Amino acid sequence: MEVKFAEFLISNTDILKCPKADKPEIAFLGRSNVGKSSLINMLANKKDLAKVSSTPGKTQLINHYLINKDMYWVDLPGYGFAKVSQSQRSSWSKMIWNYIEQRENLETLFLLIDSRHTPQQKDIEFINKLGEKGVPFSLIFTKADKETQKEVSGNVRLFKNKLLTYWEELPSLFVTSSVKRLGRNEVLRYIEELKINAIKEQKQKALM
Ligand SMILES: Nc1nc2c(ncn2[C@@H]2O[C@H](COP(=O)(O)OP(=O)(O)OP(=O)(O)O)[C@@H](O)[C@H]2O)c(=O)[nH]1
Ligand SMILES: [Mg+2]
Repeated sequence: MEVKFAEFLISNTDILKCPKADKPEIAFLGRSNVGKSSLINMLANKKDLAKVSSTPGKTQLINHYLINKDMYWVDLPGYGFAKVSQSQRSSWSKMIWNYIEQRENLETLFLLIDSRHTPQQKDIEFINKLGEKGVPFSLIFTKADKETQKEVSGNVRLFKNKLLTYWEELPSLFVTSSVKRLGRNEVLRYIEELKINAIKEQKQKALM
């Protein structure tokens, strides 16, 4: 898949105000500063589509983007950012979980993990909650340019092993760098497959 059209649509805190759920949707989620907005820009090939900042906590709302006019991509606020107040954190968390559990056209979540670190408890907890609720997700390891390939693959292996202590199967998994544009083709190919399957399912439902 190549992204030929990418446009910001709307930001809000309320799932009822999101665009009509009439197209397949994917969402990008993960700890603050992990590189969600940067990844969206890299995939969409548009530098300033999503707002990026070196200060964690930049994205604070549910942001919808229309991609190739036939799907939505969503940039979400990060979790696990210590510097915001407890009440702010809990309202983000409520907003994110409402979105995840209620958005009917959400095909999959891309959960971003910083490839520089060994497995972080916050990420594992979040994944376990997704698994318990049966939410489909894939993992994207980010910032692979910041460490050697050996260190990155070591952290990925540790992460997989940690997940296998809880789950029998591993989700799809990608390694990316928004700076080096690494992993772009693989992630876009996967998104294209998701979209094709979602559209097929929609057509089948319409026939029933
Ligand atoms: N070296 C490197 N830096 C990156 C990469 N991706 C993001 N960054 C940097 O990491 C910082 C955070 O990036 P964002 O894309 O804003 O992260 P985010 O996950 O959207 O953060 P919040 O919106 O605050 O939750 C910025 O300074 C980016 O330039 C990457 O692949 N490589
Ligand atoms: Mg962001």
